Amino acid sequence: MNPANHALIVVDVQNDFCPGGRLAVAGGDAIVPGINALMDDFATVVLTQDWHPAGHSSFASSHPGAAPFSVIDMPYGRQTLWPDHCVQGSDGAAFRPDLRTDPAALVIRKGMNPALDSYSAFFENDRVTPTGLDGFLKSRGITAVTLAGLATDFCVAFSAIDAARLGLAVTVRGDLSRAIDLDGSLGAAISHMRAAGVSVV
Ligand code: VGL
Ligand code: ZN
Repeated sequence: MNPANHALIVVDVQNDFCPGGRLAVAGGDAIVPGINALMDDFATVVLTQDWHPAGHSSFASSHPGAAPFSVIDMPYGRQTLWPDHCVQGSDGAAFRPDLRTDPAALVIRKGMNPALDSYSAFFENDRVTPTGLDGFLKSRGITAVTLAGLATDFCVAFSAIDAARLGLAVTVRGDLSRAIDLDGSLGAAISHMRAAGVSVV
């Protein structure tokens, strides 16, 4: 059991990020048993859920002529365009049915602003609009977090780097995360995480 000031954040273990889903991450389903077991080691477990309105601005389908996985400039910076995924209330947005959800004290939903994507569990992609997770953790005296889930190179990495920036001690369980790996994005994400002081194990 980890000390009470150390929380587990399980990132986006949802149907659309697993094989058969609309933005499937290879092996995304294989990490579920390990994450379920890991929950028993933490007094505080937080789940995140990518939760987009239909027609979200991060969907390629919202930009005529744009291909999925292309990159465009948005007012808040560069944005990769994705296949439609994790639409609020859809089966794809649901947690994997085998993921344990009972131990979770909090479910953070993100990416709800139609005009703004949100990879991180802490801030939307403008890097300043908070989700409230920082306040939740700090008000409970949490000073360390372990992250696992999907995808290593997007939502897990952005969450880990923000957590480090907010002064938390951060560990990423690479063995319990899986990557999209677009054009070397996994290697870049691991370098960025390590440079931010995140322990990637
Ligand atoms: C994610 C792309 C788009 C993720 C979410 O969970 O890593 N990636 N939305
Ligand atoms: Zn998304």
